Amino acid sequence: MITLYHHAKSRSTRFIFLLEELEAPYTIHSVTTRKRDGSGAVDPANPHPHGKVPAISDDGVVVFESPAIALYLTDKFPQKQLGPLAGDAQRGAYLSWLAYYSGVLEPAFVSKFMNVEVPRGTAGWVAVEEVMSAVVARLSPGPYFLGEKFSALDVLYGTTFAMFGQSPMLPKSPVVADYARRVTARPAFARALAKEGG
Ligand SMILES: N[C@@H](CCC(=O)N[C@@H](CS)C(=O)NCC(=O)O)C(=O)O
Repeated sequence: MITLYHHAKSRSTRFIFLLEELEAPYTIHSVTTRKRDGSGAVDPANPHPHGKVPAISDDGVVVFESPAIALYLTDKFPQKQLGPLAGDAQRGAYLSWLAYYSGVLEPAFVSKFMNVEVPRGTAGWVAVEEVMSAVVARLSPGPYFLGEKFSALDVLYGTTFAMFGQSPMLPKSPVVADYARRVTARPAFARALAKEGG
């Protein structure tokens, strides 16, 4: 049985979304986390090394960091076809955009929100304008990150754009706005919101 370590209105909500899409058996273990204002505390039950969410435990096998959890779950439930498996021609794109999510996109967003210039050549990521133009190019054929097939990439990227897409700090794109709407219109997303608590 999979246990999702979760905190309401956080990055772990989208894993309720993914688990719902996968129709996987799971339980939600709500944990406390540290907040920006200094309140909150790491929950000793949470296996993430920094007490962050999400993390999962699958009969004692711990997985943390969103792209790793997405990959673990889509590999574990291959019948749902929410992530191309090894040997599939789309596997390379799947792994690349999973890694890009936390290695490039999130740091680019944070750099922008903190008004930090991204040093060309030394940082492992690029400015948010470059990220969004790569994302728009990827999404333009539509409807999803891997083309016709919805995947766990869309759970990560679609929910992120639904949350931050309207920020004045980010370049606007109707392609991204439509994509975010398409992803969050899925019934599994509504079920996740109903289950996330808080
Ligand atoms: N790189 C992690 C980020 C996880 C993360 O920062 N989660 C936030 C909630 S959205 C958190 O747990 N914050 C509490 C803390 O930083 O101690 C991932 O993508 O899974």
